[in-house]
Amino acid sequence: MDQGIKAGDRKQEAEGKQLSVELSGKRVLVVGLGKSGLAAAHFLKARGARVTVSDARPATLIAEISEMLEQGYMVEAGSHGLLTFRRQDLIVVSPGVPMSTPELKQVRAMGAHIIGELELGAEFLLGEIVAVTGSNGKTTTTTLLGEILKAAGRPTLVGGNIGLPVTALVADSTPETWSVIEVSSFQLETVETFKPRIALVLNITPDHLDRHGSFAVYAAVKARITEFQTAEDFLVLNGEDKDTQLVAAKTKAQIYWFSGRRPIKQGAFVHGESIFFTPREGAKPEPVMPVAEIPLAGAHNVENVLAAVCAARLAGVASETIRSTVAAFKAVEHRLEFVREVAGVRYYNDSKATNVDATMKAIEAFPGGIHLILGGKDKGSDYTVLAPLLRERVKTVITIGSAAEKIERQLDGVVKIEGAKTLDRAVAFAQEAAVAGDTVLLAPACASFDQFENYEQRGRVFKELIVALP
Ligand code: UMA
Repeated sequence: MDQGIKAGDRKQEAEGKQLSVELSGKRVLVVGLGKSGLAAAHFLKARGARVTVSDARPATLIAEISEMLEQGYMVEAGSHGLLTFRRQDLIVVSPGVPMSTPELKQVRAMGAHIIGELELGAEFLLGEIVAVTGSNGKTTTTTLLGEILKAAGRPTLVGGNIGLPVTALVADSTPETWSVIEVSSFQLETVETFKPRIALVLNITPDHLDRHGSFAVYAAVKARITEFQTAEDFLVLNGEDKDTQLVAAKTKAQIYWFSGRRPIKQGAFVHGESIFFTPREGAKPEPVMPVAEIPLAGAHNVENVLAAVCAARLAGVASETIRSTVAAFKAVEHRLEFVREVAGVRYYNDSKATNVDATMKAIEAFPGGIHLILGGKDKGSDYTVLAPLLRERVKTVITIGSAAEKIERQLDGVVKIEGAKTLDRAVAFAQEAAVAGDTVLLAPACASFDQFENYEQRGRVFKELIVALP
């Protein structure tokens, strides 16, 4: 175990895989021109493919369009055309483009080869892949694991759903590289060989139901992270999350569990005041660190650390390195991020709480006196499950965005609700309602796209409003 996995083991395999994806001269369509699509297009062109890009946004809203035309890309903007989709050897989709898009459905039925940007990038990535999925905690765990591997002296890359597309990592990867990749359900929908050496499923709670249709489909998509793993690979699972446990039935990989509540025969757990890791069944648990040294708020962050401990030990990182890196770790921006205290009121930015479960975890991190800003773009969520926690800990719910009406209807009579519509009005309401000792928490349980570019922009706007408070 102390040796752990040696990066480089995968080298031969990776070289073999590269040969299997011969791109030179191929007609490849990239669907969606956001971060993933742009990175994929440049990646494909650099390898000699004849690249067309198609984006539903009007050309006037795509800043890169003239540059792309100058560089020799064929560009379709404003809508997707079936003819464009039909004449391709390979189609690479951005995560935000659903497979239910009519043009994709039609060409798929005709046998088109369609993969996601993650699949494309991972095919070419050299070294070892550690893939982190889950409904919540992905970004914190991915970032922390990246920090731990760097502290252990490993050449490390961090990317994926966290914001840096996988195709953009490839050029920097070597056979010795460890790539820690945050993986979303959108990306897992279109994998066909993706085989991480270590896969982590942190939790599975309802999210993106508007895209996946049902929780069962969403959970099944999450389980695809292990679909192509073999007995030489590792799967790290949450022992306290029943839907995550179902993933265990679908794997050929070696399973390591983590639990904040009970000792685990193979994996990481909290016992008494400390975190332990048991390297294999029957082995003596090794102490890793005191729980009190974790600098992040909330029980969910203890779980994120436990998952990272498992993966890092499997990668052969010494417990002392894990301990010192965790102890020095700072909360990631927009994840229960403390912004400022004004007149005894503490303001927290959890803009990344884009689903109901994340909002529940954020509320649970505070004992009470919370003024909670909820709302944005609804994703087919059920907000009634928040009711018990709201009654227990929340003084006021302040709603924003297009989901406001649904939230107000579903939580009617549970707590005091103020309809603010916009974030600036919500902050003004919260400041007026809060007294010294209270907490104002942006943990909206919704996507941001109705009023903001993304959750990062929503979080930044919130922080600017708080910083500007007198
Ligand atoms: N588009 C079309 N046709 C469609 C839908 C979209 O052309 O039917 C176009 C849009 O006009 C736009 C582009 O596609 O130009 C956007 O593509 P995208 O939504 O895939 O966004 P990217 O900028 O490529 O960002 C994606 C991820 N976004 C989504 O999954 C929605 C980013 O995750 C990720 O950081 C990035 O790739 C790099 O890997 C963000 C996210 O919200 C953070 N993820 C979801 C989450 O975490 O809950 C899954």
